[in-house]
Amino acid sequence: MLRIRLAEQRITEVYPTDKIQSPIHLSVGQEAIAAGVCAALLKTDHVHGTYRGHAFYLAKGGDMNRMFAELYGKDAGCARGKGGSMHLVDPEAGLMSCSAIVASTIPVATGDAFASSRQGRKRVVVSVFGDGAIDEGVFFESVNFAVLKKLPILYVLENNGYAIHSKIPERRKQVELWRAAEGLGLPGEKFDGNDVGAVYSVMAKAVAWVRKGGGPRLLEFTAYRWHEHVGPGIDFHEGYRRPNEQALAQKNDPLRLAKADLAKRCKVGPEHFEQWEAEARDEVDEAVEFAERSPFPTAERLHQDVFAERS
Ligand SMILES: Cc1ncc(C[n+]2csc(CCOP(=O)(O)OP(=O)(O)O)c2C)c(N)n1
Ligand SMILES: [Mg+2]
Repeated sequence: MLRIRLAEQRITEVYPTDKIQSPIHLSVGQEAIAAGVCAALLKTDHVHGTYRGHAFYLAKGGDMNRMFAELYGKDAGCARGKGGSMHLVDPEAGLMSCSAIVASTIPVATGDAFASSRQGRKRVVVSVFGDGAIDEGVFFESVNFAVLKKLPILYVLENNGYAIHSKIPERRKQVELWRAAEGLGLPGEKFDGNDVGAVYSVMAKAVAWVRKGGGPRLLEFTAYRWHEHVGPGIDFHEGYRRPNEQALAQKNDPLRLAKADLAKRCKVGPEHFEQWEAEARDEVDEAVEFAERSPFPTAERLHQDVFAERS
């Protein structure tokens, strides 16, 4: 969580220099979901994410240097500089896809789970998406297929209350999102996504269930987006948020809560937090340096890795 927070803080600092040309969607305030979900997975399990992808990329084990290089559009980036912030990927770490198109990785993840089950693997696939993605028809088509085939997939819904500026009750009558696909046979539950320990426990149980062939489930985690929908700024002055939301966000800060919990229950002292923070800062510093000194792709790269021919 600390690595995600500090990496994204650095992104907000670099962004005004225009060295990062791609749009950025930050997960500050939502770190506990990525960290708790991925801590319950094996490296060989797969995650398919969204354009708000830094947190899941890092939590699943993606390389910090290659993430910053990707943001800078450099050849050493995780997508060779072709994807930018919205298309992070690291198959070795099991972060299989991210996309700028809302809900578009849901069918890809479902297909991945279908492939895994056909190949007899014990892999669990996690499809991550926002509350706005269940407004898309493809969510229902994918879920129907997954339920029918009892696929090894978990649908993880990051509910931050907004699709850009629109609140959930402005978009749908039925606001219990965990129940959205109940009629198709998809069991769902809702949890506090600010509590990393709770996210991890819930996930660990769900992963065990899916791995033993129990079939798909929907886990809704609530969280709060601190930054504007896209970009490095803070937009509480825009007026689409409720007046008490900033104070609530600070109160529910997942990092603050985790720190308090670790100090109380595990007697983790301030020197440990300082050390972890220093280590994470060093990692981010090195990644920025790496991105800055890495070369841009050459023109020949343009058409490489665009299509995969099946042999
Ligand atoms: C198919 C499609 N429709 C619309 C958009 C424009 N768009 C980008 S992000 C977004 C909101 C999505 O909200 P949500 O799924 O809740 O994710 P969040 O940004 O809150 O993480 C929309 C409508 C898009 N990228 N793709
Ligand atoms: Mg949202």
